[in-house]
Amino acid sequence: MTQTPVRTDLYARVQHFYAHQMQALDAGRFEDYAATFTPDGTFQHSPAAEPARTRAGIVAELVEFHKRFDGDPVQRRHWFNHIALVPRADGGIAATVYALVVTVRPGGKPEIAPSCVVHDVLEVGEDGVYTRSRRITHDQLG
Ligand code: SDN
Repeated sequence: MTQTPVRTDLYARVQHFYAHQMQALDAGRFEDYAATFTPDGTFQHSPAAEPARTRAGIVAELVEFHKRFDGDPVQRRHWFNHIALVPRADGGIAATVYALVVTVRPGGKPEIAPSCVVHDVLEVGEDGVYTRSRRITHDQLG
């Protein structure tokens, strides 16, 4: 098993980054979410779809995807856990993360759907952490 040590301050920075990034998404702040990607960042949230490219492309993709929730008082929350970091030869950091999307409507019970794995490449520098690429696989698709 690959277990390259990573510094605790790096690990904490990545956790902090993910908390802000995913709270932006769940609050519907798509511009803020897209701004957590590098300017040329890529984002593929469903296996069949082509990746969205650039921050503007990511915003457009999220606006389009969320049209299915128009008029639906749903709250979705993306919970990240088991953040596994592996430094890459190109200076990036590969992050493999479990993600559960919890869905709830007023008065209803929370449901978990879908259960995903996030495959990120992060860029970590003086000015912050950014997602260079994100690909999400869905457990129900095998
Ligand atoms: O940004 C993510 C996402 C995400 O954006 C997702 C979207 O719909 C828009 C980070 C980590 C995980 C995810 C997971 C999803 C799920 C996806 C499709 C769906 O909800 O059916």
